[in-house]
Amino acid sequence: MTQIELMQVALDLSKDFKFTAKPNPVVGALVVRNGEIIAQGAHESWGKNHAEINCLNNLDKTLPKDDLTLYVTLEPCNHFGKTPPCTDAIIQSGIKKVVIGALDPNPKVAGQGIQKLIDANIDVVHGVLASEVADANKFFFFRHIHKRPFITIKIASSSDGMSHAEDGSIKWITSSAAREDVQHLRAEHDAIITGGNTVRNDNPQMNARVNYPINQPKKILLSSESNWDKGLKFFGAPVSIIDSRDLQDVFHSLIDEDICSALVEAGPKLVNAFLEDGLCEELVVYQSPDPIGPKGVSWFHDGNTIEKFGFKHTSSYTIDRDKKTTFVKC
Ligand code: AOF
Ligand code: ZN
Repeated sequence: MTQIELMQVALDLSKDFKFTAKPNPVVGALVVRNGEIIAQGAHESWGKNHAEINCLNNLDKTLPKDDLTLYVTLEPCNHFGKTPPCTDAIIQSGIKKVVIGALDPNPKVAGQGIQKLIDANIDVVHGVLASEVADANKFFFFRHIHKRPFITIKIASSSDGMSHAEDGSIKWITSSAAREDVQHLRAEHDAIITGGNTVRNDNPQMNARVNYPINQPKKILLSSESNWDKGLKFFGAPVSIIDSRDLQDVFHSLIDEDICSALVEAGPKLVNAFLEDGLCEELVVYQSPDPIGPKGVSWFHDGNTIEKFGFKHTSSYTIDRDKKTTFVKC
């Protein structure tokens, strides 16, 4: 197998753990001898062994080291996080050649992992399928490059662009199949951000109810109120309440929280604040075929549209009676 084919195997291996590795990146590793894979491993779970360690643990230690190459999709770490540095384990293994996919954008690692290997006389190649590795870790790269989480906004809209009825007379806008789809969107993100009105009026749980293992998103409530009724479903799991209207401030207070991505599920006020501040990268709209009419509250005002906020439509398909459309920042 070629270098690219081998890196593709490591990348495919990593992707199986998308929901349990987050907010860490997905990483896969292989040990190769004469073009043949003889050990493999992945970063399976946040806080647990990194990919290189799982891979080296699967390697027959009696083999001569000279003709072994380690493939790893992300630059090996060189810091003490929840686990010790992978660079030390690689050096101790005696392997003399390492092929890396992408450099780690985490400032605790960036470039230092490679340097440590080079200093130990290991032959290092990097940049093999680097952009594919970055794509597989879109949220992780975004957070470290932009120093803020990747924000996705989800809205459910009536056919006439309304968020809800002013008198609270309509409970659900979209079908249960569309609401089921939202569970997967929640599962992909590291946090869910909402506002006080949504928690008070809708009494949502805001967790990801899916039938596969995931690290549940953290719950973040943007509100100036502090004495919440803890009997509301939202408080069934720990919640961070942030009292600030300045979204940059909010991000600042989240920077140490290990949150690479957040899904905003909120009402028009908070959603418009994110859009006006240019702090949303992706917007997912679930649109019902039914109108709400004059008793409705509009998602957008003053003739504003998603396109006017600088988004372009990328895909749409129907789920039961509703249409799901994804927009990304131009
Ligand atoms: C690797 N191999 O498989 C992964 C890496 O808190 P820790 O110890 O789990 O470290 C997390 C950081 O390590 C993470 O932010 C990223 O920079 C790097 N992830 N590195 O060598 C792996 N998952
Ligand atoms: Zn590591």
